[in-house]
Amino acid sequence: MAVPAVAVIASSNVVLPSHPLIWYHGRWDSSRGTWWTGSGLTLHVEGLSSLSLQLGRKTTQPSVAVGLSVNYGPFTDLKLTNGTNQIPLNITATPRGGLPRSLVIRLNVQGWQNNNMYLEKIILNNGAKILPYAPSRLSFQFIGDSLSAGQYLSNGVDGAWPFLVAETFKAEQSIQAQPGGCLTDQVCWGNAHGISYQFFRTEDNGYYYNPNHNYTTPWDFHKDYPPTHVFIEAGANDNAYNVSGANLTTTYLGFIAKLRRIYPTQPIFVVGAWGWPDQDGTVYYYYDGVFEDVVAKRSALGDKHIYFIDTKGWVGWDDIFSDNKHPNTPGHAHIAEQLTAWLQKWGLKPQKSWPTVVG
Ligand SMILES: *[C@@H]1O[C@H](CO)[C@@H](O)[C@H](O)[C@H]1NC(C)=O
Ligand SMILES: *[C@@H]1O[C@H](CO)[C@@H](O)[C@H](O)[C@H]1NC(C)=O
Ligand SMILES: *[C@@H]1O[C@H](CO)[C@@H](O)[C@H](O)[C@H]1NC(C)=O
Ligand SMILES: *[C@@H]1O[C@H](CO)[C@@H](O)[C@H](O)[C@H]1NC(C)=O
Ligand SMILES: CC(=O)N[C@H]1CO[C@H](CO)[C@@H](O)[C@@H]1O
Repeated sequence: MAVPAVAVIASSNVVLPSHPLIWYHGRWDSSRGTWWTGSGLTLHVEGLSSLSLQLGRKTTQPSVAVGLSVNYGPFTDLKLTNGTNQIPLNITATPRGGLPRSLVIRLNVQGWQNNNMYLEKIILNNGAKILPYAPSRLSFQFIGDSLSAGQYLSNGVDGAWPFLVAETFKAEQSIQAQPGGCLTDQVCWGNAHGISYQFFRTEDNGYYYNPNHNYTTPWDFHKDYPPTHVFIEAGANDNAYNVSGANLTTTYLGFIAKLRRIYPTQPIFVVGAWGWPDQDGTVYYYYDGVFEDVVAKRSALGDKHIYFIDTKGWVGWDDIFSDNKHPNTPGHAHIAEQLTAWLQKWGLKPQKSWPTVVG
């Protein structure tokens, strides 16, 4: 007898956002709303045939861009709205026939701005049951600007190098990437604060333009699944705002000193500038020498877990959008490949498999 690919929903069961087995990641506020691109949740569900999310009134209007991956497959783009959204799972029968025993569903906001998804309810088919999710042993924390956020990509952060590298290593990720943000705590391109301030907050700088939540609150780092590796990419906007190299160095060292109180021994990687390539083959490298100097100064202070990643030559004219010089889709993939190779040479191996067994 043929087994239908998707079972008929007899009745449903409602899971509230406080359910202890929802695996949240990224930055959520106390009303269960996301900030910072890449924030989201992972569910491991037994007997799943239907999934809906009910989102609150403060969800980004007219919709919030969300990436969806089922069983660690590629991410697809969804636009979710306030109210109830049926999530297209496309569940297919297993090779042995029948529905998969359990599924891992990953959902994350992916826009470069306007990333408020307020979770009110998760609605599963009757009989479906949330199981514990075992996270990866690797967990990457990225801190950056538009070059890390995937600004101008149709799938935003889900197409950007931090996310791609995390996927390659089968690592959990948290990405605090603020387009237009200087590292220096000053107004840059409409951002009320610099990354060296906002990183420690729950909200990204979008709070300033959000009439529903026009304030910012401290982030409780105990809520994070602790990172095993920390990456910082910053400086492009400070350079545009004429912050001197000496000043950026001071700010960078102060920022790393603050990070060390949270991440005492994790490797911290300072990602150098791949610069702004030109059509004639030349590349403008902002803060040339400054990033390696920051790392040298930290090392001199006794920091044994600080590394400079030289990205010069990683990005050429074909890797960027010609009008705004941000990496394009193949450009982000190209950066991710080179960073992966760099990390492997450094000694980090991708996990062989994700620990939560599905199927
Ligand atoms: C969604 O939000 C809009 C604007 O606030 C509101 O008019 C509409 O009723 C909401 N829809 C649902 C289903 O909550
Ligand atoms: C589900 O299938 C539709 C149609 O083939 C496709 O557009 C969509 O990307 C699929 N979604 C997922 C999550 O694979
Ligand atoms: C948010 O608050 C600031 C003052 O702190 C004000 O300048 C700004 O206009 C407010 N924005 C919104 C959207 O309410
Ligand atoms: C930075 O300096 C350049 C060259 O002096 C100037 O044209 C530009 O307006 C300055 N930018 C800012 C934001 O001050
Ligand atoms: C270390 C350094 O260069 N600090 C300078 C940063 O910029 C301010 C002016 O905005 C100077 O007063 C500091 O001396």
